Amino acid sequence: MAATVDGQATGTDAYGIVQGDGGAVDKMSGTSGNDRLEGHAAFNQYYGGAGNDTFIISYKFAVESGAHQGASTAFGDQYAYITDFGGASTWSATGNDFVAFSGFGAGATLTLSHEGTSGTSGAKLYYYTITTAANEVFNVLINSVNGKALATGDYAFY
Ligand SMILES: [Ca+2]
Repeated sequence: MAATVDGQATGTDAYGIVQGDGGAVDKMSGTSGNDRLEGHAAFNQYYGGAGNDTFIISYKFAVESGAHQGASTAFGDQYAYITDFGGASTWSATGNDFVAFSGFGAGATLTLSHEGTSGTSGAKLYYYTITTAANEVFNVLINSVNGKALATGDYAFY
């Protein structure tokens, strides 16, 4: 099974990344292996599947696409939704996922704003806000399949 973007089979670029195609929505789905997925749209939905997946959330596309800015837990106000984050707050040999926040700049922070009930057994929804040094705020929703919040080692800003 190939990775897909908006339902269409998609290969990787020269860096091994499955790139979204932009617009209003990118819905990306990885393979059973290790995937790197990068959304380009105003709303980006990530499904990594099995493997150790990296979800790349890009400041550049948030700004270019006019993604919602300002803290909110409304689904329609999210910039990114990771539907199956694996291995939060712990290390797992299989399904150890990672979030790469790209281009948000020095001083950007990730803050947990709200916890919600997941539709997946054992999982939990976590609502985060990314705040840049210039006080731009973007919302990210993460469905953590082991029920735990993200911890150091689960994400980094670049
Ligand atoms: Ca995968």
